[in-house]
Amino acid sequence: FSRQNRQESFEQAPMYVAVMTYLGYGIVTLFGYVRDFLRAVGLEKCHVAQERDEQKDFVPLYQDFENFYTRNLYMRVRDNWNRPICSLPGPVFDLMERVSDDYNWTFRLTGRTIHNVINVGSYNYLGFAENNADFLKTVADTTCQFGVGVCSTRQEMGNLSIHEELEKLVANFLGVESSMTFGMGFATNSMNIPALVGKGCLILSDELNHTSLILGARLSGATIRVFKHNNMHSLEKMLREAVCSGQTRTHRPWKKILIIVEGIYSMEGSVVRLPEIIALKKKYKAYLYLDEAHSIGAVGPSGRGVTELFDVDPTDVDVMMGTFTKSFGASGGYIAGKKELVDYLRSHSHSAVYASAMSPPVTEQIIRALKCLMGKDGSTEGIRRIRQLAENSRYFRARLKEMGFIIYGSDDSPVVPILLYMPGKVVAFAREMLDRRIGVVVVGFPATPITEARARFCLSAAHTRDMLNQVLHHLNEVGDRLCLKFSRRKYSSWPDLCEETDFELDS
Ligand SMILES: Cc1ncc(COP(=O)(O)O)c(C=O)c1O
Ligand SMILES: *[C@@H]1O[C@H](CO)[C@@H](O)[C@H](O)[C@H]1NC(C)=O
Ligand SMILES: CC(=O)N[C@H]1CO[C@H](CO)[C@@H](O)[C@@H]1O
Ligand SMILES: CC(=O)N[C@H]1CO[C@H](CO)[C@@H](O)[C@@H]1O
Repeated sequence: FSRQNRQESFEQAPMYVAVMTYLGYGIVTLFGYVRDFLRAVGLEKCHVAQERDEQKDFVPLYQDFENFYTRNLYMRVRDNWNRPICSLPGPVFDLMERVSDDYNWTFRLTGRTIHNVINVGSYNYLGFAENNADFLKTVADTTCQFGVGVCSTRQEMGNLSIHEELEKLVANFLGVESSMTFGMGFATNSMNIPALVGKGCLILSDELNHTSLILGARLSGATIRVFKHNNMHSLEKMLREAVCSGQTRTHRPWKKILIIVEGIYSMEGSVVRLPEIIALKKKYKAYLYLDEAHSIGAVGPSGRGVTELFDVDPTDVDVMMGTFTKSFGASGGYIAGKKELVDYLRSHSHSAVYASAMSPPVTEQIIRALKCLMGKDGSTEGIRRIRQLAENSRYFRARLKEMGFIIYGSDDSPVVPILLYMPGKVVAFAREMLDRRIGVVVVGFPATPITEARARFCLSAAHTRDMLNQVLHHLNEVGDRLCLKFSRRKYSSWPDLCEETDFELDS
């Protein structure tokens, strides 16, 4: 049972932090109103798209209130997002320097490059985003043999032997009967959910669902109810309600009930409480859709995702979904499960029937990564990477806790959010870290609740201990300088960190 109750922390911010955060947003919002007023009377130049003069009395097409945030808050600090890179997104990368002459409304590249920035922002969990010619030999060969595009759907003429090979490998890796792959991860969710549920069905979705799941759910036409993040009481209450009272007006029973969850949540770093969800879904006879975009390859003793992490039977999950964009350093997604499910989707899913088949080099890259993870390439490199990632995650998280940062999520998760809260600190943090040649991702509203802006670190098996120590050293200094160490918990000493033996025990 202890395995099911992994440590997952969501420490609350001290009161003064919450107050200061609201105050900060309050002040910039006030300034925003003043500047919108100045723009309206023509004292300040307005850079955003505007309605033409002859349409002035129309309902505004561009300048509505929803833009307020972008126009007045985001634009001022926009230099911290969408930074262009000009190298492989490996453990270190190169950034293109840019400057703004008009207060960040537009940017100009200076032509200079900022070299050797440590990359703690890419989803390169297993380090497969690599450009070593020896590693990519099979990918190059495949490209020479099949070309880059297939110019047709799988149903028509785009069905290659390597597609078949990949689907067999994926099913084998996950321990299920069958699988099918798609050229785009986002479309795997948004196009397959409508093929599975429709009107008269009920979707129960975690509140922190990804946009692709939200779009899929909306397109399906099913009724959507949202339960609290990873909260089993909330889920059970809704399931019971749904089974007892049926559809909203007619009270007929729901045709299907589909629970949609993610393996690892990309903004919180939390791991789904899978065993409990499976118990609930069995009790109430609902179906389970599990999106493993961030967990496949990244957790579990042999990288098989959350089912392996919790040691549950993969066949208990009705629809296993995942993407190849993260751990595999490629692109695309898969759906896996029972043969009937996959065969049904092959002929009913829009992304199977109408979308072009996966590009051959991408297919080969995934095959290469999967073979490496499964040891089919005759080396132990795959398992070494999986262990390295687990070790890096534990080490990094433990050190951050010890320094006094508030971090979210499970100890196993390679996604590590550090809470920054105040808008000013978010910006100062990102700029200061880049000055120290560390590329971080900071996220705020609307991707997070307005009071919980954060920096989100993604660890990789390609990070060496030396790189992590460098990042930690700078984090420590920046944390002190910007007063970011909000945690009131005491971690006296980090318990004997994941040296080999500890890791073995835990797996
Ligand atoms: C949970 C989840 N599902 C699906 C996707 C979409 O995958 P892709 O980026 O491969 O289109 C993402 C991507 O960020 C994701 O985080
Ligand atoms: C692709 O080809 C294989 C044989 O190589 C066949 O078994 C499979 O059904 C085909 N798939 C599709 C979607 O046509
Ligand atoms: C309002 C404004 O100019 N904000 C920032 C735009 O970006 C530069 C860095 O490129 C900052 O220094 C500015 O403060
Ligand atoms: C389809 C779905 O689950 N949508 C919900 C996802 O989460 C957001 C934010 O909590 C809700 O507003 C959506 O309704």
